[in-house]
Amino acid sequence: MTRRIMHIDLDAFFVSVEQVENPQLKGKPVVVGGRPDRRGVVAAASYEARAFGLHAGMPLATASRLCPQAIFIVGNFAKYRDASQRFMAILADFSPYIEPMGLDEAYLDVTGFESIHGSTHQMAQAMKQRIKDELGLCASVGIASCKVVAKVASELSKPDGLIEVAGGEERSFLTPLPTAKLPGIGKKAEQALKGLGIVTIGKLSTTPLNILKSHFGVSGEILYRLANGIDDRKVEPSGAAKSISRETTFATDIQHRPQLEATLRYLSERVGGELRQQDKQARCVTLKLRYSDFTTITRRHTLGQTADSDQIIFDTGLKLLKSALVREKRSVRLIGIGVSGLTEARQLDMLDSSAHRREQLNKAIDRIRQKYGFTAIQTGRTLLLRDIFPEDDGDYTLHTPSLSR
Ligand code: TTP
Ligand code: MG
Repeated sequence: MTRRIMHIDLDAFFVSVEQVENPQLKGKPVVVGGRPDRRGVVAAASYEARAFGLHAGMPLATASRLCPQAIFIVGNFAKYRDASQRFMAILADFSPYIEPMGLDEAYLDVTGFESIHGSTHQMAQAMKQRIKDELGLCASVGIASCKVVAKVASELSKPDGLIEVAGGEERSFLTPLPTAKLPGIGKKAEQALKGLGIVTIGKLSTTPLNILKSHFGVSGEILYRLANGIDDRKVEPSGAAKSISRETTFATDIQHRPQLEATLRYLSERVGGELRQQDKQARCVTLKLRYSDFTTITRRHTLGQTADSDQIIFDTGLKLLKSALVREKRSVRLIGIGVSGLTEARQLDMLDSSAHRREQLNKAIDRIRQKYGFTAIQTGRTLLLRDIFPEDDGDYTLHTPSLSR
């Protein structure tokens, strides 16, 4: 089966996060990086600012000279890190094979997952829409059979773009582009190639390998392969998941509290099971609700001590749910629970026998469920789900089972 790889990169990331918080900044030349009278460089520039020649890495003083009307913002990294985590969590809902490349960029191997959405194109559109709805940000997406072509495609599609390169079209897609569009070719390499009369990727792809090797050493071969759209690098999920979440959309919007709580209990147990499966402990619990009018909220609680038990995840989620629903008139369309801030399982504190008992109980339940299915053991609350969701092969069939990790 040919691979389908997506490269997703947020547009003008730091600036866009600032614009979500302060919509008056939208449509204006905005720079994040610091005040123009300070030393330092541009970290991010809005596309309106780029029209004046501003770009990342440019000294702030130069930026201010080229575009005196630009609005300069110091920036707040914690805010961008938070947005980044939420961005990655959305991507992880589409495929578990995710390789973050930075705060605002990731590769996704979506081979085989596209059928859920109709096609890779529709999958990318759904992804972009969720990023827009939930984060207010624009993402650009490239889809191809390998990483390098997917990356070039997403760059080329910016801003708010989507380019899919069909299998077999990799070379013809790359051919007309300037060499600088290939990842890894900076100003120096671009000039060196120009000196050899190589300006386009097409020309690079037909330059004899020995000529490239004699000028660029081992990198010559890499250049040659990339220019020909040959790239078998895998999407490598960077070790373990950063968060684990489960969510479900109800067949009809729900206001009935016991049903919401039962579903939350079920999802908490699924998250807890996965957490223990990975031998992890979690620091944060996040509740997600989407109301009937599609407004989506998330509420997070940081635990005093890391935990991996269903009960703690559920109790925390339930508190968040109760406080979110105070005076809430809208019914609930989707509910989800997740854990983050994952660490390796801590050595049990043997003095705490209740924690020890809870751990033994959780492990026993996990073992039975692995063998006989989730519904083999029911806690009081999830029994209610029997009347709501059809049971199938030892599990409840949720309306939209989540792919999130
Ligand atoms: P990029 O994705 O390279 O840039 P961008 O998201 O601002 O714009 P584009 O639409 O072209 O993708 O980098 C992501 C963020 O990383 C960027 O918003 C700010 C930060 N960054 C720096 O702090 N310094 C830098 O030199 C670069 C390139 C980025
Ligand atoms: Mg970006």
